[in-house]
Amino acid sequence: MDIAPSYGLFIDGEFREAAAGKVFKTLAPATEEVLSEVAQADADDVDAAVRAARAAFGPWSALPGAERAKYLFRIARIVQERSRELAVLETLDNGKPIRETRDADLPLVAAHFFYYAGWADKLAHAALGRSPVTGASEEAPRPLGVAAQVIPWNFPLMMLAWKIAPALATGNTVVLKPAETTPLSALFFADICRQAGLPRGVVNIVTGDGSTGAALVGHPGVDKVAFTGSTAVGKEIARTVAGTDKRLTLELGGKGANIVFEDAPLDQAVEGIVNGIFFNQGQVCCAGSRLLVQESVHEEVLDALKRRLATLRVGDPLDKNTDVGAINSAEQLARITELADAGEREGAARWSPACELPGEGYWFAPTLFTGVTQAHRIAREEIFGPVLSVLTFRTPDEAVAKANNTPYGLSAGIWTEKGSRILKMANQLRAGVVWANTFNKFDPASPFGGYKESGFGREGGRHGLEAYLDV
Ligand code: TXE
Repeated sequence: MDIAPSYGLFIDGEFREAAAGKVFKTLAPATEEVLSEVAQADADDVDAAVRAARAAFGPWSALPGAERAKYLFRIARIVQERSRELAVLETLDNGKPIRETRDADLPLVAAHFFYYAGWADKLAHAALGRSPVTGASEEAPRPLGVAAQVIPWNFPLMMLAWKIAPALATGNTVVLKPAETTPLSALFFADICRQAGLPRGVVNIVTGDGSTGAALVGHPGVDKVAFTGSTAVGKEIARTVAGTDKRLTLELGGKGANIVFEDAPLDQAVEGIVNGIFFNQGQVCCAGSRLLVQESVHEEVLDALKRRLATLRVGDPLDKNTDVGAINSAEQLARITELADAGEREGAARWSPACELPGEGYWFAPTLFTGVTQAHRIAREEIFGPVLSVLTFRTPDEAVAKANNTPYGLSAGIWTEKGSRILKMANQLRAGVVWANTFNKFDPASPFGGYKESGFGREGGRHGLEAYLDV
C-alpha cells in the first residue's frame, strides 16, 4: 500500500492545499509512525467546499433518480474492487485488525452504496402514497440541499458510507469532515468518486480538527448537519444549529447492556459477549460494554469468558490472525486508562488475561471488571475501549431496570431461548437497536440510532432517507 507523503483537501472535484497552507500529521496508532501529512482546512476552505456543493446541488438534484443510482452503483463496485487497498489503509490509520476491516467494514461500506443506489430511482414513487382517485403521488420528496457531515475515527469508512450514500441517493450534495486521527480513507474515497465520474462538487472532503468541524456546521450555506461522535460535541453542535433552519441528526455515545439469561445457549452467548465488547477494541458506540448476567449462571459464564479471553490474540493489526488491535490515539488510551483506574479505585475487581503488549503504539489489554455496581463510573460512563463491566440480575424486570439505568439508549442484547421474552423485552428496553442471540450485527436495510443522550434520527434503511428529504 503506497501512502503519499501529503494529501490535500478534496474540493470541487480536485485535490488542493489548504488556503492558509496548514497541515497536520496522521499516525499509525500501532507503531506511532507518521503515515502522512494532511491539509488542515480552515473557514475559507470550508466556505469553498460549501460553495462547490451548492453549485453542484441544482444539476445533481435535477438528475433522474436512475441516473444518480448509476453513480452509486459504480462507487459500490469500485469500493469492492479496491477493498484490499482500502482495508490496509483503514487498518494502518485506525489500528483495527485487518480481519475486521476486510470482513466487516469494507463489505458493509459497499453494501451501503448498493442499498441506497437501489432507493435512488424509487423515491418519487415507491412506498409513498398514491391517490386512489387521481393516481397522483400524494407525497413529493425533495432533497434538502448541502449536507454537512462530521464523522468519528472508530469506523471512518463505514461512517462515511452511512452518511454519503443516503445523501447522494436523495439528491443532496455533501461536505464531509473525517476525524483528525483517521483522514486517509476518506481521501482515498474522494479518489473513488473521481474514478466513478461523479460530477465535481457533489462530494467534498475537508480534513482538519474540531475547528474545521465547527466551521462546517456553523456555515450559513449548509442545509443539513449529520454528526456522529461524542455526546459533548453533539450537544455543542445542537446549540450551534438551534435557531437556524438547518436539519440535524445526531448519533452519539452509548453504554449498551448485553443481557444473558440462564436458559441462553451459553457458548454462543460467550462469543457474543466477546464480539460485543472487543470488536474494534470496544471503540464502538453500540458496544455491549455492560454484561448483565443472571445470578444462577454468573460463575459459569465468567469462567467460560475468562477462558475465551485468554485465547484472544492482541497485536499487529496487519496480521490476519490478530483479534484485538491498537487503540486509535494517545488521547483515547488516556481516557480508557483513567476510567479503568477509577473502576479499581471504586472497588470493582479487575482482570485481564496474560498478554504481552507491543512496546510502541497505543495498547490496552482486554479487561473485565466484576463486582460492579450501578454506582461505579465504569457502569455509567462510556469507556470506548476493551473494558467490560459485569453486573448481575435475578429477574427479567431487574434486568430491564438495570439496562435502562443509563443516560444513553443506543443498543442492547438479549440471550435467551424464550422468544416471548425477547419480544417483550425488546419493547421495554430504551435502546435504538436490540439484538437477540447475537450482537453487533449490521445491515444497511436496518435503521440505527438512539434514544436519550445517544442522540436522535435514524441512519440506514428507509428511515435513513427521511433525514435527507423534505416531503
Ligand atoms: O470525539 P469528538 P473524540 C465518544 C467516546 C470517546 C469520546 C471522545 O466516548 O471516548 O467520544 O472522542 C469533530 N464541532 N465517541 O474526542 O471530539 C472531530 O474533529 C464540530 C463516541 O474523538 O466528538 C471528529 O471529526 N465537529 C462516538 C468528530 O467531531 C467537531 C465516536 C468526533 O470527535 C467539534 C467517537 C466541534 N466543536 C467518539 N469538535 C460514537 N458515537 O461512535 C470535534 N469535532
